[in-house]
Amino acid sequence: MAVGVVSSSISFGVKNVVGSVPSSQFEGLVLALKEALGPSSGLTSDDVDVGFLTRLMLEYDSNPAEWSKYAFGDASRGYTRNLVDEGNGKSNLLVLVWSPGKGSPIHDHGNAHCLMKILRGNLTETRYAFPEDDELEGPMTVISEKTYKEDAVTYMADELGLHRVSNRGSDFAVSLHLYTPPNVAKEGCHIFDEKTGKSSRVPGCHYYSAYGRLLKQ
Ligand code: CSS
Ligand code: FE2
Repeated sequence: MAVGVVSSSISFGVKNVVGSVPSSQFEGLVLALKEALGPSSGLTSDDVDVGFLTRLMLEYDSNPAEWSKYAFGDASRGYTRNLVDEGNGKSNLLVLVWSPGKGSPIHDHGNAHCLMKILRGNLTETRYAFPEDDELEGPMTVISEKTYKEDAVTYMADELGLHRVSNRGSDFAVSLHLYTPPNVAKEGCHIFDEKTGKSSRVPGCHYYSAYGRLLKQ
């Protein structure tokens, strides 16, 4: 089920530097993020200008008519991961659709930059300290909790700890996530038990749809 309004085909994008004409402001943002990350050689996250990527994401005003073709919701899951773009192999750009009252496990980000922009609804991010000693089991320490509204952008990385993202609202929420480099897509991530701090490796990450098409589940 796609949430939000069905995508329109109205073209009002401006011509971007590489000459392709984006069909909407959202597609313009996708191209701008890809361009900012550069060509396909030299995959590294060291030279990524997080400030610039954040500004690009902030400048976009969420319009469901533009992104709803990627937003497949599934109330039987905590959230769905919908692939939008792979940014010349340097990133993973996903639309995540969060079921009401549900959320993600506590997880790390595979040594990658993670930028999240809210496209619809509110999302609550709870940050946890990285468990210090794998031998000592105990409840994980909450560092911060913040709720983000539509069009807000936030940054996460392993240096800042671990987090869980939850939709405490009563309707689907939608967010846009940029991961660069695409380490989690390639190697998976770790999830953590809030009560014990124990981690387990999640080998792959699953897409619910790719490029606006539902994938076989
Ligand atoms: N990292 C999670 C979403 S919260 S950033 C994921 O990609 O599934
Ligand atoms: Fe995350």
